[in-house]
Amino acid sequence: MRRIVIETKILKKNDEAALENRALLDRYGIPAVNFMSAPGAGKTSVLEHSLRSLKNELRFAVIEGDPATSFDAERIQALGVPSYQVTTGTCCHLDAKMVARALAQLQLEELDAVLIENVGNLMCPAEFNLGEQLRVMVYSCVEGAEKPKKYPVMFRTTHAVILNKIDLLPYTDVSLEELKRSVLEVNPTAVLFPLSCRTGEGVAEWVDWFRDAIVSMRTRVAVCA
Ligand SMILES: Nc1nc2c(ncn2[C@@H]2O[C@H](COP(=O)(O)OP(=O)(O)OP(=O)(O)O)[C@@H](O)[C@H]2O)c(=O)[nH]1
Ligand SMILES: [Mg+2]
Repeated sequence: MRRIVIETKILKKNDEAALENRALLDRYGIPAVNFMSAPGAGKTSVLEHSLRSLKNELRFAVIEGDPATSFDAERIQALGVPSYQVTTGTCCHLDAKMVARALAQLQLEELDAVLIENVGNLMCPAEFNLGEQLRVMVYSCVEGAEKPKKYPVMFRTTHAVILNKIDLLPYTDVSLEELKRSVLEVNPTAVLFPLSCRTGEGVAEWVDWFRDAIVSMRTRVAVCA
């Protein structure tokens, strides 16, 4: 009982901070996108592909969340895109206050969108709103077709699911069709993108969808402002 009360309080406080982040982003007319996955599923690789394709059309900054190191922030900086590292230590997710501190370091007036790479973890990040408009989950296909049902929360709360590493499927007994069915059973409205960051297969379809999503969110916010 006590545990539930404490958890509820923590999440309520986080939701309040997330609303403040959202209000700040709305003032600048830009969306934030929260990329989540288990460790190593390919979040940074997806960001690298997306930024390489879109950085000349849209202005991005990336907030990188990791327990330790700034390796991922350095990968983003190598593309000439501003990035800000949040080191979470023992905390297994980003929370809205951490993102607020990062947003304060960014030149929001010069951006079209803020991309957030959450800490690699299949559970906790899904429970912490950050003030984002869009959630994207990256799932490594080789982990199995049943995982969406075993770990449903993140799959349920995301708008798009990137099914990454399809180049490795021939070396496993995972069925892509069964995996897709499994995701849609948990989240019937999720948009699915099977792709490989290694070979590039399927990446163009993702990038096209992502560009349209950013532009439409930006326009909607700008019109409302
Ligand atoms: N074979 C294959 N390997 C991939 C693919 N995408 C990423 N990888 C590899 O998977 C590993 C992890 O990729 P990252 O992009 O660092 O994954 P991440 O989700 O950002 O990892 P964390 O931030 O540590 O949670 C790297 O060695 C990548 O080269 C893919 O489509 N196919
Ligand atoms: Mg990463």
